[in-house]
Amino acid sequence: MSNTISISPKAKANPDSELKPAAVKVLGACPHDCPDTCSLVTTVEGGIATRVQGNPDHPHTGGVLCNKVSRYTERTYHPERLLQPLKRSGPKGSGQFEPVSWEAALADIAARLKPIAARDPEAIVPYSYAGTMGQVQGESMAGRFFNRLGASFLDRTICSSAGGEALMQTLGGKVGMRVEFFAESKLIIIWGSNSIGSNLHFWRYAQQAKRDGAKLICIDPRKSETAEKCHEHIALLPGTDAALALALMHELITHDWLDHDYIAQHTLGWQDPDGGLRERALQWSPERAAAVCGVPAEQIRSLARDYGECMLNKQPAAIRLNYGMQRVRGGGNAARAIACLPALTGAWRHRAGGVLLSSSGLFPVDKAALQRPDLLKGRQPRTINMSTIGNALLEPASKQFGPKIEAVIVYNSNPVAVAPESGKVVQGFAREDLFTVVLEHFQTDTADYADYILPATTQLEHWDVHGAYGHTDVLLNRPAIAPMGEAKTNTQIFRELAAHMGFTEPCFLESDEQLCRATFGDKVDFQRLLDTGFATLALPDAPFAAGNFPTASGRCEFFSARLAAEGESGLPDHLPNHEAAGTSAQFPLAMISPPARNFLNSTFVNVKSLRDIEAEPVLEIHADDAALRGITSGAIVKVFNQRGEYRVKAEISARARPGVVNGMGIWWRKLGLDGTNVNQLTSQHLTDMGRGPVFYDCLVEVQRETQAA
Ligand SMILES: Nc1nc2c(c(=O)[nH]1)N[C@H]1C(S)=C(S)[C@@H](COP(=O)(O)OP(=O)(O)OC[C@H]3O[C@@H](n4cnc5c(=O)[nH]c(N)nc54)[C@H](O)[C@@H]3O)O[C@H]1N2
Ligand SMILES: Nc1nc2c(c(=O)[nH]1)N[C@H]1C(S)=C(S)[C@@H](COP(=O)(O)OP(=O)(O)OC[C@H]3O[C@@H](n4cnc5c(=O)[nH]c(N)nc54)[C@H](O)[C@@H]3O)O[C@H]1N2
Ligand SMILES: [Mo]
Repeated sequence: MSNTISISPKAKANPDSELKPAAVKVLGACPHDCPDTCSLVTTVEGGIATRVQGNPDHPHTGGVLCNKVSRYTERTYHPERLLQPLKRSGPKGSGQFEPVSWEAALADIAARLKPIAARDPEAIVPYSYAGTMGQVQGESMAGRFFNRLGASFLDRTICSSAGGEALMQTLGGKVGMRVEFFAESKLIIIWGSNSIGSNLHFWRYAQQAKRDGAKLICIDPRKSETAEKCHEHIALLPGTDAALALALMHELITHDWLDHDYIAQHTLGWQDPDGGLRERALQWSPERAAAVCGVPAEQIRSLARDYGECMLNKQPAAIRLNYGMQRVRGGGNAARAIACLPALTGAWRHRAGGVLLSSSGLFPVDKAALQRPDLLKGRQPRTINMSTIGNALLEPASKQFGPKIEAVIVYNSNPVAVAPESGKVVQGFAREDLFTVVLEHFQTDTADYADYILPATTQLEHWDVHGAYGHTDVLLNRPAIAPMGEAKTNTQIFRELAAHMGFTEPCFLESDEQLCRATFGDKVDFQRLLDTGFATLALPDAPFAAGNFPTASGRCEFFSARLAAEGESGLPDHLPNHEAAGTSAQFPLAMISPPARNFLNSTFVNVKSLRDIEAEPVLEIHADDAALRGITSGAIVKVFNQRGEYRVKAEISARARPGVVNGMGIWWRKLGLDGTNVNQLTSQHLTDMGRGPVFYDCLVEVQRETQAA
């Protein structure tokens, strides 16, 4: 394969050379799936990007980047970057490919898709997520293509849909505190998040608050990098957050740490004739919750006291909720229970009080302008849930399911590594009768199963525009360098594929810059984006100080009529995990699989300098659980359950609590120890709301394979 690049950035941009070209700085946006969405400054010398730095002029970025993205040039100029289209030359999944021309690849792909579309376009499925969070390289031209085709819809649930639906049913949308005001909070509860690893620029605000005397409390089964830097750590069992939140309410009620006026005016469902949230919470004494959560009752009382005293002293208490806690069966209910807390104490009255899970609902993205649902011409294709892609690929045609899936087009995602129950996912992608096209930067685990791999541009090579889910700024990304090799933008690939399919609508001719402008229309000053790279949304400081929640009732809905109509109780409750700790003698350990700090989902695993830091796949295990199994630190262990097994290096670690092991993710399967990763063990069960995956609701057993070297 001739896809190594011939230009070494160092050789071309020799700092000592008299011919040194003038350096140009280009403003961009970090494309990665992370709440921080940083503003980037790329230094370009002679057409080569030599450095990527955080923009010092962008307040949230503050000139600081995470370790991963500061290596962006290493990823862009990686010797294994895909630089030309590839066609499968060996058996499915063998990873053997030969280069082909774009023309040949696109003509053949269209020739394969046309007869399927003629029989039933729903047999074609897009599979994409947030490899780039860009609105343009995400679902714009791709959305148009699949709408025009009439392909199956994809339910994009793999990350945040349980928590997102919970917010929707409680606050009325993915809305909350503005992140910068955490700097003024007096109590910050970091709930289900390893901020230092996954939300570094929030952590900077939390540090500012800490210096000003704020107390920081972390709620997480794992003693993460963040937990160890907080004043307190509550290491509850996975999937027990709703029980903890209800016990907090119990304490707020019994001590009367309540803002009765706020509750009366701005909430729904506190005291109802047939039972409200108050009555439900009173069933959750700290002792009852302590038994469920596996933490001391005193710790729950103390947390409630801290939260309640903030209210008494009129000090702002803030909750940084994050998606870690909703990857379990009851994740939606738990997020709902937590989202109710600031309304009970009236924390919303202060701009530094309240809760923030996601700010993405605040961005006025014109999805219809980007994806053009009118191209569906009234069709309503079926929906495939990306979190159960393993089952979907193996499902035969039926009246209920619809046609068997015959073709999958993957972009911005690596499902073979990241989707749950990989055994099934691999079996699905390995189907000889499945036609698979993968748009990628690298030959990932998923690309190994492709019939065609199409080389895509990276963020340094294309235009895009970004909202965020952890702050409230819009960012523009300008291309810093020309596309590498024969790589094309996602948009261009779908434009050309549309032409090969015979789609003649003028919307397939729009340029990326036009798409950038259409994303927010006149809601955002595009000239400002061009000038400075970012623009802050005009929003109130304390959005719910006087209620005005974007719910149907305008109130914070403890009781959700919509959930009640769907057969739920309508009030948040604790739902035990599908696979709750202590319920199986065969698989006695609960496993969570949070991200390793130097990877971003499965992105960056192939960047050597970052992989070298993580070294190899690790399972953190508590000393007691290790001793029971004769496991020593550094030993290779087999982790297994009814769905499969994988091998990792055991690390006896205070980061793991008794009864819970941490299988750090998400390794590329082929770069792991035995060609699998942690998702070999996770299940395709779904969350209570939002049809999301339950990565952290998984029982396993661990067995020693070798002694430590
Ligand atoms: N470095 C890095 N940054 C990332 C990512 C990455 O892979 N690497 N991923 C990005 C993505 S896609 C997302 S969605 C965000 C996610 O951002 P967060 O939701 O903040 O996710 P994590 O940092 O993964 O934190 C999850 C934490 O939840 C804990 N946890 C697991 N189960 C439970 C539980 O039942 N209850 C509670 N309370 N805690 C639990 C885990 O131990 C872990 O520390 O981060 C983004 N940022
Ligand atoms: N066990 C376990 N599994 C998990 C999680 C966990 O915590 N534990 N986390 C889950 C979460 S929160 C998420 S969000 C998902 C994430 O899953 P994915 O969204 O699949 O994320 P990545 O693994 O980062 O893969 C993104 C891919 O997109 C490619 N890409 C990036 N930019 C572009 C582009 O412009 N064009 C094209 N064509 N490709 C591009 C990258 O090279 C990369 O291979 O994983 C989930 N899986
Ligand atoms: Mo995610």
